[in-house]
Amino acid sequence: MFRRSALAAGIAAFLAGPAIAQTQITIQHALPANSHTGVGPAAIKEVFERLTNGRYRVVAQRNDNEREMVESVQIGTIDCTFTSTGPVGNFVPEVRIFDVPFLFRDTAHARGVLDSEIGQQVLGRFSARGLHGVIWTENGFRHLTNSRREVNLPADLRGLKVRTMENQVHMRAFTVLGALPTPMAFSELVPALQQGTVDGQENPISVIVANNLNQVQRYMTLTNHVYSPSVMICNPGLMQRMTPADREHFMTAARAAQRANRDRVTQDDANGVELLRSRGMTVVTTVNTAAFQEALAPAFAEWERSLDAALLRRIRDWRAN
Ligand code: TF8
Repeated sequence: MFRRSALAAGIAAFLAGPAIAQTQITIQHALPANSHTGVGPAAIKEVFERLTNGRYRVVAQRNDNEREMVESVQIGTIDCTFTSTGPVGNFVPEVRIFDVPFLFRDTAHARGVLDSEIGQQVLGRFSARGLHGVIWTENGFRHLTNSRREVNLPADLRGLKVRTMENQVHMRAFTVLGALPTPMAFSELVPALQQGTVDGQENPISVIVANNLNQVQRYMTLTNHVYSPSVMICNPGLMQRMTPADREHFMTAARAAQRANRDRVTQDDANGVELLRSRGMTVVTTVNTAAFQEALAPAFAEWERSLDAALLRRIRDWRAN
């Protein structure tokens, strides 16, 4: 009996032809698969595996420490990551310009700039740091939440311990606003909120909803204080090892990932406020933006000096043609 089944298996393998040599690509992202960050790698998997007829196998893994993911891509222990630009400025300083508060008028302005020659110019700076910036994706406009009180004006922030990303621009902004910025990796955020180590945090609606931050945050203010890009970053060797045709397939998949991610943020932004209110949050939707911009005036002057002032002007002046 054994000999016959082994013979049958051998004949079946011969008839199936040579096994396809399959290359695995590992992509790490934060948040659950069913989130604005998870839909990107899922799109890469669906499109790239299909276009290469299974010659590549994409494996998506969750990791909530974005700085760690960028380091892993840099040394090559993983192939790619989708990460917000928050920690990326520590690797590619030019990216910090996108973290300046109130830089973008709205989502259309942000997406237009990132997809223009300005966005390509900044993506081009990744290679000097041993990274390949593949395509801009989106985290979204950031809003403030806290467990202590309603925040309507900058003065309401005074003394609040606010978790920020490990990002010099954001830390400076919250200091000037009178808060006490506490930088930490995203993976440490929920425990810090649960233990009261910090009173508040700031993130896009997609992140607040995906992590049920309503369970540890009572108040939200739609400050829209920063548009937070995300970015797909790969190890430079990955696409260098691909044939030109597969590189084109990979970029087709990356564009599909960008669409899926942006569509999900648009959907989360449309539904998020009512959803969070239904989960018990008090949401301040009418915000005196000018008051926050005025309070940040000293920091704006500093960023004009420390960042690329001409690029800041190009970004602010950008209009869809
Ligand atoms: C942060 C970031 C993260 C996002 C999320 C993981 O505050 O905004 O929440 O990158 O997609 O650390």
